Amino acid sequence: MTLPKLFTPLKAGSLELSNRVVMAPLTRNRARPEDDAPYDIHVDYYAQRASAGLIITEGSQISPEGKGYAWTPGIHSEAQVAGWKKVTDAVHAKGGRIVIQIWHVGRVSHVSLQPGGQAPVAPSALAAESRTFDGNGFVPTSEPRALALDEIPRVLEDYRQATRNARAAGFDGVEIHAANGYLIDQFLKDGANKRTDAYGGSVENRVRFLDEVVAAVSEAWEPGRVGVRLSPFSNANAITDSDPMATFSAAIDRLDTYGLAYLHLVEGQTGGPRDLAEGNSIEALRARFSGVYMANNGYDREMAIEAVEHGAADLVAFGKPFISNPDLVERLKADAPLATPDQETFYGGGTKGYTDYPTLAESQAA
Ligand code: 8OZ
Repeated sequence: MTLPKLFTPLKAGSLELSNRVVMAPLTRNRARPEDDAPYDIHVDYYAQRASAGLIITEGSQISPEGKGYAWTPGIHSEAQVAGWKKVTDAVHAKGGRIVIQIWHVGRVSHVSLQPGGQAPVAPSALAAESRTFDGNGFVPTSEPRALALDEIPRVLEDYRQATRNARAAGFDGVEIHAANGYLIDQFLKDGANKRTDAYGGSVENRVRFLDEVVAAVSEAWEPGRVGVRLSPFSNANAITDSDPMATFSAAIDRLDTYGLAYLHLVEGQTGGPRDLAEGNSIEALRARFSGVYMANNGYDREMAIEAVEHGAADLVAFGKPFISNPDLVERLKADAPLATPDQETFYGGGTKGYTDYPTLAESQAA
């Protein structure tokens, strides 16, 4: 039997990947509480998963203001860069490739997580009506304040600096988190963006912030090392858009001008159903992008092999299966059974449910 294309190499922009199985970005809330830096458990966790064609790290805040949950890592301080450097060295030593997902949560935050207990920032002063984790439990997201027009260059500079930091930390590239109801998605979708300046109103204006973030990041690093994740039809964090096909057609047309490493779409509801409302189409959006396409959301072995074999996707990102199967690529290749992840240990804690999932060979030896 010939090897399915899913297990064959691919060049994504400047990234040379050994196979097309990607570890999706997964928030695990295990950063060092005192400085939001990754530490030794992160080194083990990511190194264990180095056989992925590409690892995308958990979302990592570009600035203290960009933080929305307790114990998520950052990429804005020296300690964080030093912690991530150990992670990238360990992944590279095992022949893996790793990009960092750079993240600003916008309004999906709580005053207790913000510098000086300030209100979180957003395109408009509209609460997310979502929840976040403050270190003790789940709390309603706080009412944000609208970013002033003259503050936007400072936020763009935070993205630029986070990208420089990612280079210094030895990453192969960055993924811009523009999905799931966080800051960039808040600018894109008209349920969250009520601005009346150049960043709100028309589709063209709502796409402007995403476009400027991509331009800023591409100044700090070659665009062939930059990926972008969008979730056009997802209502994650209670976000809505009145016409996602129009919004995301325009967004993807802009993204297609940069020569990016890849476009990554969450197909359907984040971590939920893949069904789309009448008139919405992932295929139609994907067709607007001429570069590498990474598909995500609820893929199993058969769906992934099929999607790559027939060109519906170039790369497939797996989330939860990578939590409980560090050797996911080997298991998929062998059509071996997959271990089920324990939801109780998804967020927070230490090595339990993090670095203690055995490989198939280890579990058979035990
Ligand atoms: C789960 C829990 C907290 C954050 C996302 C970064 O949805 C997240 C996230 C997921 O993109």
